[in-house]
Amino acid sequence: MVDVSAVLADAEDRVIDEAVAALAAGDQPDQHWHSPEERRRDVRQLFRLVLRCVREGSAESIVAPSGRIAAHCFAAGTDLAQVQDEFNVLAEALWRHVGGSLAGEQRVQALGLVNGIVGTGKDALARTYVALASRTRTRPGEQAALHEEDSGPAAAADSAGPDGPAESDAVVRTVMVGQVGIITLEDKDKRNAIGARMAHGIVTALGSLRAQNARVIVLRAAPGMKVWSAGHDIDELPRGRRDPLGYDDPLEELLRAVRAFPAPVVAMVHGTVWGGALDLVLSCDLVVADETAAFAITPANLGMPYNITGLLHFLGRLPINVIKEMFFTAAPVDARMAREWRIVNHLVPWDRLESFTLELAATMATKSPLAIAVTKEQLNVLSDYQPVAAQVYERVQGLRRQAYDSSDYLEGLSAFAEKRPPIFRGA
Ligand code: KGJ
Repeated sequence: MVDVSAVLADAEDRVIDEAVAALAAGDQPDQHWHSPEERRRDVRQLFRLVLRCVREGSAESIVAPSGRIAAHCFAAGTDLAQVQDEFNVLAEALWRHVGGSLAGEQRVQALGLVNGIVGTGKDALARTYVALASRTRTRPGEQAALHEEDSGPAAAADSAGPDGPAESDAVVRTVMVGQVGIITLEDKDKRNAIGARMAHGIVTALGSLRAQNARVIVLRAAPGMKVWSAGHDIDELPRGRRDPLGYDDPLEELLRAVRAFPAPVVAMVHGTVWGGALDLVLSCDLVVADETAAFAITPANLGMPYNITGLLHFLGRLPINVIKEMFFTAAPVDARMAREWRIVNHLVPWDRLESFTLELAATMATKSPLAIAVTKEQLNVLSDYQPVAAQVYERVQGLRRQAYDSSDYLEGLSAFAEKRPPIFRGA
């Protein structure tokens, strides 16, 4: 086996020259960045870290320094995307040199090693940056790269005066990481069920992040939660003889807000997704999930008729046989199957979920926001264009009424409240 570290050590100056030139070429005029000398020094330090890991045959040694780089950049107010760029550009220069110097199996192994080391470094970078962002309430550095706040009724009440609920009552938290707004759902007790409080919290968070010029939104559950969201808050569903998913339902308002948000909204899914939460995930523009993710659409467990707009969302995203299997069985679809069925764009290992999603978001954040907003709106308008004659609408709505006026619907709600399986009679 050729000594990869010798190949890299030999190419040190060329790799660094290439990486520094590529970074300079990609600079935006309004980017505040350090001097060319400082940049060269940083890239060289990073190169030597990679080289050390190659020599050791392990990525371990890049973890702590990457965390320190993240902390330094956070304190200086530098965007995460800018720092990640250094890793990406260096990796590309390394690949070119390794690829040009080695062949066959040796090249494959060497590229795998370099990939693994740089990937581990980027993960550590993103983790530290995001962890710092979610711990602090102040903006880092002078450029205000990050900002965290509670959103929703609890936050509004906080600012209204001392009688409002305590900060810990908030079920939604927001943070800006560079130009990416992250919305974290954290109603652990109720498994992020979506009632008025949660829905309005997310809508408020979207408004606040929009005001901060977020170019991409990431919607996620709090770290450690095994349920991404348990769907509509069943306690807030009407007890019969009223449309349970009418136009003014808070979940419906939330879905419209996500679809209308003039920038990409990415669902980052760790854990299970139930009922209306699947509608929320499918209303996002992209879905990134890890292997713990599972997706179920469960109105058949409650005897509930799904609404027409919701069915159209599903029809716009998935083949009808998939929709039927999911609605008729109400069974969770595991992550692998979800990728096969195109419910998710990317399925990534759990320890890469955050960094992968942030990197994807950071890429979109560098593109033209106007072109993206316009394209999103065009796709919404065109995919929503389903002319339905009044007669057809009334027929479908009449069918729904049969279900929500039935004893089965009341039985579904009672069974959930009493924590027992429902006994449906079909009437
Ligand atoms: N609505 C209201 N409360 C909920 C919900 C919900 N969707 N999900 C969970 N909770 C409450 C439970 O009643 C418990 O309350 C608590 O959250 C923890 O749940 O007993 P309490 O503490 O007062 P649990 O069941 O003890 O937690 P896990 O064992 O971790 O199970 C998590 C599950 C998500 C698997 C489980 O809670 C569950 O099956 N929840 C219902 C999921 C579901 O079917 N959602 C779809 C709702 N329907 C729709 O969204 C729509 C629009 N639809 O058409 O059907």
